[in-house]
Formats: sequence, structure tokens, C-alpha cells
Amino acid sequence: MTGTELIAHILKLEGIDMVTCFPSNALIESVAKEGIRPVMFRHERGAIMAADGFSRVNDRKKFGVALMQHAAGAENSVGAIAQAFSDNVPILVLPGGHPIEQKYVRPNFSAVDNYKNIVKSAETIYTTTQISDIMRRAFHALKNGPPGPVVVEMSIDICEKEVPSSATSYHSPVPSSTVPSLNNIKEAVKLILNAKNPMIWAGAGVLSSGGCNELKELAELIEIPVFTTMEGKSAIDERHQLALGAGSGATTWPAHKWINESDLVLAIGTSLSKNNYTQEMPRGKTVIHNTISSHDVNKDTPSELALLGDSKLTMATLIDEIKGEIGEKGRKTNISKKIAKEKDKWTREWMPILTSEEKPLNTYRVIHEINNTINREKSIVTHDAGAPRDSIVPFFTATTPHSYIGWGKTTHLGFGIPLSIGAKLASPENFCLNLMGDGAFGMSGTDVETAGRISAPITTVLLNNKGMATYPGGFPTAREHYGISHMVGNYAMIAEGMGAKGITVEHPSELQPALKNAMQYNDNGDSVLIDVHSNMESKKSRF
Ligand SMILES: Cc1ncc(C[n+]2csc(CCOP(=O)(O)OP(=O)(O)O)c2C)c(N)n1
Ligand SMILES: [Mg+2]
Repeated sequence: MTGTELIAHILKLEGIDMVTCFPSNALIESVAKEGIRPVMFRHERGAIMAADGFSRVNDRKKFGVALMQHAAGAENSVGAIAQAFSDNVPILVLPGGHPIEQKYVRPNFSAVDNYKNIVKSAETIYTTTQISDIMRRAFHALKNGPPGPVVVEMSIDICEKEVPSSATSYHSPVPSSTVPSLNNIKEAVKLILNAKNPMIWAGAGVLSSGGCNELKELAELIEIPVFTTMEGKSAIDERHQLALGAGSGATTWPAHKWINESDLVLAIGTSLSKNNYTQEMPRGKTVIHNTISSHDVNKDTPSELALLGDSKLTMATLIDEIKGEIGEKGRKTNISKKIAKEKDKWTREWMPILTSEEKPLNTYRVIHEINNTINREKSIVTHDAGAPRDSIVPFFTATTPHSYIGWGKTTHLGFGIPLSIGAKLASPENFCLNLMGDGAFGMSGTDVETAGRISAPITTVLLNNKGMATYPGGFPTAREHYGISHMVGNYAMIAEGMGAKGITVEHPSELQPALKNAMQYNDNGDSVLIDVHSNMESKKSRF
């Protein structure tokens, strides 16, 4: 057995039944021989981003794996790995590596050296006898501790060699979870029950630990409002009377109000990172911080108390402890009525724009129609970078876990299409929709062809505003004199040219039938692009 064949065999033992790829990498042929399906994208970034989407939906039960060649393939992968790193997504990336003798000869690209700041772990294969150990460490890192991208650089000369039979056995690592100490749990419960106006701040760790039921139970037990981060969106049904909504830089009014007025924040499964795509936590609050990563505690946001460990298990332990303190029935705070009042005020302010009859279509009307037309319990919706993200995160109503995939921190334009394809591969029974801009299309538009070819049909709703609404009034001189940020395209026609169904929407009344047709087309195996002639909306739900 060669090194490449051993890796394929280990992937099979680990339950991998599909990999995403862009040629050439000898492993593509070897996995195919093992009965693992290789799925080819139009570029390495797309392959990795789809692996990322696949992992997000699978909550660490299955992992996206992406293969690409050494040199150009490994070089072209950087953006996608950086995106997975920023959102802590566990994916396995297997680029080729230059022959060992050439590895450090200029200008050869070393994946391990170049990726070192955007991975959870990265190793190069130097000998055939270490392959099994390296793969065990890689799967251990995927399954345990803080999640993130894991890289194994497959030096091509070593991997084509025969592995001695004494080095072919493989030990599959098992996942293990940790919980905070009982002392810390008791201290947290004391602080929570004594707070005057507490709230929960829930992140992606709630989803990936499978803790959505515990989140609901905990919130209801002490009647406490729940805000979700962009990545945590869908951890709670946003129709729930305790749900405040989700936030990137933009958020809902109730979320903003509680983030500012609460005296205690119970942060669960979140890094509490501070950047343009997160809500800022005002200083002076009592923060209890649950995360699986000690690196995130006191990183951007100081906390009173850390609850280090798995979010689902932490919430289950908090629930038990609270019941012990105040009884099985919990307590009533009357907060739901206050939330409903604030939600109503905010919705009334936004309703005219959400139902606008403008032509070209208003961005918010597009979101409103998506929200009201699709079957949200049977869909996975995501956004792209820029204005589509800021507009949809506060206004789309996520219902079941992963009915929405929020992503960000670093914000790779074009992520929406391959992410959506990865979600469809993970969850073929769901309608997968991504909302993107015409600028974003340039980064990954050719993967509309991939979606149809590999039988993972998705629907892309493209806001065709001939420019970048994200930067209203930005760079006026460059814009006026050199046309910067202006672009044109008939995207429905491009989609048709790639074997997908292209639909053009010019009037608000056409959008609902277009979405219904898209669902039908997707059911029949066709990918869809809805080219919506849309406006340059600059209004944001920011405070
Ligand atoms: C790879 C990458 N390059 C640059 C950016 C910065 N960026 C964010 S939004 C945006 C404009 C996007 O335009 P479009 O997709 O048309 O969306 P619109 O703003 O018009 O809604 C740019 C350039 C980015 N997020 N990702
Ligand atoms: Mg645009």
C-alpha cells in the first residue's frame, strides 16, 4: 500500500464518504478506489468552502475534507482556510506538498509554513512510517477541543512510496467532552439568580455541541432573553417569546436594548470576539463566559467567571443546579411581554421598507419575500459578505437549528455559493438558498455549474445592483473618475449558460413565484439563480 492509499484507507475508516477537490492530487484516485466520492469544484477555494459548509451542518459528527494539488492549489486555498479558521470550523485540508528535497527551495510553497497562523494544526508528511500517526493527530484535532481547520501536507514523493506493513495500522481517536467544575457552576448560578436584568448571548458552540434544546430549557427555566451571534443564529427559534434576534454589526432593536441594559450576560458557546461583524459588549457588566477554548476567555471581552467546557453539557449542569436552587418549575420574570413590545416597535418601523413596492427591488423586500415564501423548517439559508449579510441577519427568521448559517469575522466574498452546496451535500432534503451581491458572484459564480453537475442543486438569490451597496458614498473620486465598484452582468443568462435555471426578477410581485419555481427546480435536480434587479439600499438596522 502506498502512502496515498493508506490515507484514503484511513479516511474510509473514519467514516468519510465524500471529499471535495480540485485536481490534481493523487488522493483523488485513491479515495475513489475506496468508494469515497470525490466531488470536483471549479476552484480550490470553492472545494474548501463547501467542506466548511458540510462541517457546519454536521456539528462535529462528520467532517468536510478537501483535496488540492501542491503549489498553485495549496496557494489558492488560503482564503478559504482563513474563513474556516475565523469561524472555528473543523475541516480537514489535504494539499499536495513539494517533494521533500525541494520543499525549502525558493519559490516553492510550503503549506504548513504559510498556513501556520490560520489553522488549528498543520503537519507535513516526511516519512511513510509517520502517516498513520499524523492522521490520528489530525482526526483527534477535528474531534476534540476547540474546532478549526486541520492540514496535512502530503509530500508527493513520500506519499507515492510503499508503506511498510508494520506502519499501516490506524487508531481512530474518540471524541471527549469537558465540563466546568461544580464550584464554577454553583458560582455562576448564584450570579445569574441574583442579577436584576440578565440575558443569554449564544454562539455557534450551542449549535455544534448539539445544545439547542438545553438553551431553550435554560432560557425558559429562568425566563431570560436570548441573543444569538451571527454564527449562533438558529440556535433558538427566533419566533420564541424569549428570542431577541441575531446580530452581526447590524442587529434587532430588542437585541441592542438588552445588550446595553442588561447587568449580567451569560455567554454560551461563543468566543466573544470583537470586530466589525459582532455586537460590542459594553463594559461594566458581569460576564459569565462559557467556551470550549481557554484562548477566548478574557481575549476581547473581560469576564467575571469562565465556564470552560462543552456548551451542551455546561447548560445541562446549569439547569440541574438551578432546579436544585429554585425548584423544577423555575421562575417567572414577565420579561416576555417587554420583549414583545420592543419587537413590535422595531417591526413597525421597518415594515414599510420590508414591503416596499420600489423598482428596482428594495433589498429588504427581497428578504421579506424569502422569509414569507420558503418552508423555513425545511430550508438552510445563508448570506454573502457585505450588505446582504447586514440586511438579512436581523430580518430573516431562523426556526430550527441550522435553518440559517451565519458566518463572518473574516468575510470572504463568494463564500455563499460553495457553503450552500456543502450544506446541500450534508442535508439533501433541505432547500438551500444563499443571498449574495453581484460583486460576490465574481468570486465563486462558476460553482453554480458545480451545484448542478454534482447533484447538489441550490438556489442563489443575487442582488443585482450594478455595484457595491456595502460602501455607500465610499471612494467618491475613484468612483466618479474611474468607475470603481460599478459592474454589470446578466447573471440569469450566465447561469443558463452553465446549465442552471436563470430567472430574472424586475418587479416585486415576480419574486414569490420565482422562489416557488426555484424550489420546484431544485427538487427536480436543477440549480437556480434568481437575478433580482435591486436597489442600492444603505439603511441598516444598526444603533
Ligand atoms: C474576498 C473579499 N474581498 C473584499 C471584500 C470587501 N467587501 C465586502 S462587501 C464588498 C462589496 C460587495 O459587493 P456586492 O457583492 O455587490 O454586494 P452589495 O454591497 O452591492 O450588496 C466588498 C468589496 C470581501 N468581503 N471579501
Ligand atoms: Mg452589488
